[in-house]
Amino acid sequence: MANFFANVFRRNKKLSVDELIVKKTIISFFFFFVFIAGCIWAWKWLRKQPLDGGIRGGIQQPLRKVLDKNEDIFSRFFSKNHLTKTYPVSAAAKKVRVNGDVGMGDDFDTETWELYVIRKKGDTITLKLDDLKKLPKTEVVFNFKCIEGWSQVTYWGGVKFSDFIKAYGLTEESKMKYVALSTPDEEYYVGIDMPSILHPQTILCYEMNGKPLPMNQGYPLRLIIPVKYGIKHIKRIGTIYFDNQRPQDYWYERGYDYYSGL
Ligand SMILES: Nc1nc2c(c(=O)[nH]1)N[C@H]1C(S)=C(S)[C@@H](COP(=O)(O)O)O[C@H]1N2
Ligand SMILES: [Mo]
Repeated sequence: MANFFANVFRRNKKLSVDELIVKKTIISFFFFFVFIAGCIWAWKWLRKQPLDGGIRGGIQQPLRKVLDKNEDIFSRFFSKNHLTKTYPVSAAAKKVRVNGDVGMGDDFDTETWELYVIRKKGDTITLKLDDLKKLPKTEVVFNFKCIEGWSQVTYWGGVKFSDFIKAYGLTEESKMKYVALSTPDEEYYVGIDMPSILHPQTILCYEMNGKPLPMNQGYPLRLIIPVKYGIKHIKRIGTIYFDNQRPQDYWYERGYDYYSGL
């Protein structure tokens, strides 16, 4: 038997068809095992790599590098002239899915809610919902996409973030790289790159299906940012500030892509 196997690998030997099959099979198995061993080694290596930080340790640095590369590629293609596909109001869901309730505790007082906009210099603008309602209203009907794999055509109304910037003279702030938004209790927080938040379809949203936002959909104010996945559409905004450093981001800290662009 051993002789037979040795025979098929003898040099300059003319092989019969059967012997050729045996030879090719042996070679295939050899490379198959090398491949599997390589995969196991790569997996073990990856597990041993240092984490990238974040409150639960984050993800392995090589994985983070892949996400950062994705972000780099996606942001190059980003353009404010490229609009997300919109739909007629009639196509919007009447029963809108609710997902995620971090920072949406019951102890929230809608009566005393105010929006804090922290300016660069350290002074804060305090706004009521009526202040925002006075600004021009923008509506958008688009396919809302969650990273969990579902999507739904939904209908929102509010003030375009770029209009809000203009109305409150936040031009200097809008030259910074990021905007940070968080819930009043600071349990949920997102960081958004400036080009995406200034995109013409991004709104500070106070209406859904033509009515005030329902409580679990983020009353009184949420972000609707069609160029991003659902994780960035923060509900119940309490504070907004501007920064050149990447602000902390709830799902980024849990291993997701910071940019989360569509
Ligand atoms: N405050 C807060 N905002 C949030 C979340 C959350 O857990 N807390 N979840 C996000 C996620 S993952 C999604 S998909 C959308 C869902 O919005 P909806 O409940 O209006 O469908 O809200 C986003 N905004
Ligand atoms: Mo989501």
